[in-house]
Amino acid sequence: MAPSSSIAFGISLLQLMLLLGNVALGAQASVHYYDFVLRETNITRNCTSWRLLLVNDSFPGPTIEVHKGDLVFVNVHNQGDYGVTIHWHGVKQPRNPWSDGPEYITQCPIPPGTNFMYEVNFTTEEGTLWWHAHSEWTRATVHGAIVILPKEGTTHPFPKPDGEEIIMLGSWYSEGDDLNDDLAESLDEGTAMPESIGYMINGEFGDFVACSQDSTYHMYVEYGKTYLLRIINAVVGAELFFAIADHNLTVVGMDAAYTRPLVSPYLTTSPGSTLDVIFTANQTPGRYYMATRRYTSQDTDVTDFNHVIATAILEYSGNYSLDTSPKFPNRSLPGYYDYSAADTFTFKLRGLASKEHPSDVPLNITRRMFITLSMNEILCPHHDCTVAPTTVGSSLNNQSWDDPSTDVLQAYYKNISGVYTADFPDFPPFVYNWTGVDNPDAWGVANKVTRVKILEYNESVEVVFQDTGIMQGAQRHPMHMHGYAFYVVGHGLGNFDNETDPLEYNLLDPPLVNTFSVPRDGWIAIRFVANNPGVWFWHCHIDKHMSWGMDTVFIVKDGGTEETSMRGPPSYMPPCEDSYDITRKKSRRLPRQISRI
Ligand SMILES: [Cu+2]
Repeated sequence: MAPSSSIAFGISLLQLMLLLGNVALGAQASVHYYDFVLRETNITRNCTSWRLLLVNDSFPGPTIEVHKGDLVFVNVHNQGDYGVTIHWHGVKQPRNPWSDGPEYITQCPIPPGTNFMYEVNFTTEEGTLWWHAHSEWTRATVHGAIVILPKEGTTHPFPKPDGEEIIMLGSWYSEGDDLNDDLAESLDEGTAMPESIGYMINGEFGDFVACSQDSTYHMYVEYGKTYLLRIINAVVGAELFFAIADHNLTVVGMDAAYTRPLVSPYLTTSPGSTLDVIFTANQTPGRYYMATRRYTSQDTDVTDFNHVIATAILEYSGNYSLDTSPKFPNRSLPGYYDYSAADTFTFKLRGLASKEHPSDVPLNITRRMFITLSMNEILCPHHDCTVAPTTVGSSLNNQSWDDPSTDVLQAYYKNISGVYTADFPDFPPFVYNWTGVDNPDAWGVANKVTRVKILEYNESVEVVFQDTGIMQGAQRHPMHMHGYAFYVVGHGLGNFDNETDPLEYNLLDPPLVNTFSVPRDGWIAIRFVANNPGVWFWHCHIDKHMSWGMDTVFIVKDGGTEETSMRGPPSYMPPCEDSYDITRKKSRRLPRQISRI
């Protein structure tokens, strides 16, 4: 991957000093800057040449590496054909939503031919995060890892590994660079959403896909040594299982917070999540597949998804025959529909809650919300029933998010009316048996709205997310919150019971995450303190559901002092005029099959 210094852009010392004037740095923090050049690049996969928008010509994109507490400036140069934004997934960006990135929430897209400087402020995060485009589905090809090392002089709360690797799990679309056009067409006409045709490990399909064997990703290990894997699920629309043949995995971190060590033969990972995992190369020297396959929580008659298994090879050093094919994790990699394997792994996760990394769960809750997750039928989606009378949608509390054309942050800061309303409800508009199987479809009708929730500064918030089976749509939803990490204090299957379920909450060592899956036909309870003022997006990280409207925004008000108030905007933000037009290209459809060997 190209280091930032090799790119022919930079910012002057004077510019950097001006930028630094805005922020207070800790004593040990360093400042780094990167240039991300986005441009259409030709790349060959699966016997075909594709033209795709990439960052610095690399797929996955460049890695950002920092120590905890560092500050990073990323100058994003959009030399592509359509507008983009970048999000620093899991970075809390205290008081500074201006650099958070989701389009029409905190900024409008960066127009082609222009650039925008993001300020990425690392504070409490330690471990692995990632960055990705947050405009339409551009993140399919525009994403990369963020490695956050402990501060100088401190160490991980586990023995130092002998080596480490980033394992970026991605997805591939036959639409190539027309993906966003197909998406727009699907949203306009209510037709099927684009589906990926294969998964990838570090940008490669692996041995089971044609023309891919020569470039299958290899990780080289020595017998007896221990390795850290930084596993990032950058897939656009699917949860995944992951395993390495004959090797147990120990989860030690998730979403840049440490976990109690969890030993498992396989992992379940949701889009948006990161897992830091240790394993020891303690098997007979040879070659072993690391493999990832789709996990789907939809009904088993929904079979129209890609079944391609992506592989990489764990290769021991030593003298052994390379004639036999690597061992495959037949016994440990769960099957496509293994609900039980998915939930079992997910709900074993615990925070570390040690003296050095204590848990800080809010105990006195001042704001409770109960939010249903549903698939919906949207009436008159374009505010005009003559275009398409109904389309498929999804919602939170039956409110299906509609992106405004001016971003919410700008409207909030400048008091522009008519962009959003502040009436996102704390509870669903009506009560039914959420997980019942015979609810009438009419209860799944929703409207497109731009309703946000306003929180007072420092409120202690508990949100229960409840999956519903309305319109036969029951499935897991990885819910992601910008600007915060949250504790997952409870979970369960069926309908949440507000009398008995809170008695079972884990208030001692719950996992601290930025993304977490709500189980199919079940619920999770999460807690956080609203101490980061700003405008923060909340959404399902399966982009199909996000685009259909399973989103809302929390606006956290200022706390009354400078240190508890949102910062002002930088001197330049991309303009919102005509921004809808710059994100569209002309549509062209391609076949949706992958060649397997
Ligand atoms: Cu979802």
